[in-house]
Amino acid sequence: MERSLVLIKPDAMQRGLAGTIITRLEKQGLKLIAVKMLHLDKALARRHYAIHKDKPFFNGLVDYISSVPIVAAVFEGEGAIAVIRKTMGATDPAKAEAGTIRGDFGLDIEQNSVHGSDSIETAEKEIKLFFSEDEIFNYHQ
Ligand code: IDP
Ligand code: MG
Repeated sequence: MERSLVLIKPDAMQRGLAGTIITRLEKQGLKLIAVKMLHLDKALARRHYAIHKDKPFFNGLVDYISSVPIVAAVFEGEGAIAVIRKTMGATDPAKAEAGTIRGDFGLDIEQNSVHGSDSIETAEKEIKLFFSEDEIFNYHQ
């Protein structure tokens, strides 16, 4: 079954939106199979966003994502990656449709409330960065 890493980003944590965002993903029929709260250090932030290391916004993004404790989760389901990307909305909240997480809650193109993996390969790598195998669960609903 397909899996995706989800991060509830600092802007959402600071506004008490973690539960709301998890609920929106659960309502899509996705199953929560791992969850933890952690304060990213700069090294993990840099590894998670390594693909953007040459972008002008990289240092700001690393500072932002490591600014306050966040919630990391793994969701599982058929087509989970695409379902989550659609539920999140466009990267820039100004361009995200109403009813999407970023459209409803995102503050700007950096502080856009939520992260979701963008491919199966990325998801596998990202999940390994945040979770060990024994922190990921398998159960029947
Ligand atoms: P995604 O999160 O929708 O996959 P990416 O292009 O992979 O978007 O960018 C990763 C994250 O970097 C975004 O979610 C956002 O927090 C931040 N970001 C993207 N573009 C910009 C920008 O132009 N300025 C500042 N931050 C950005
Ligand atoms: Mg991305």
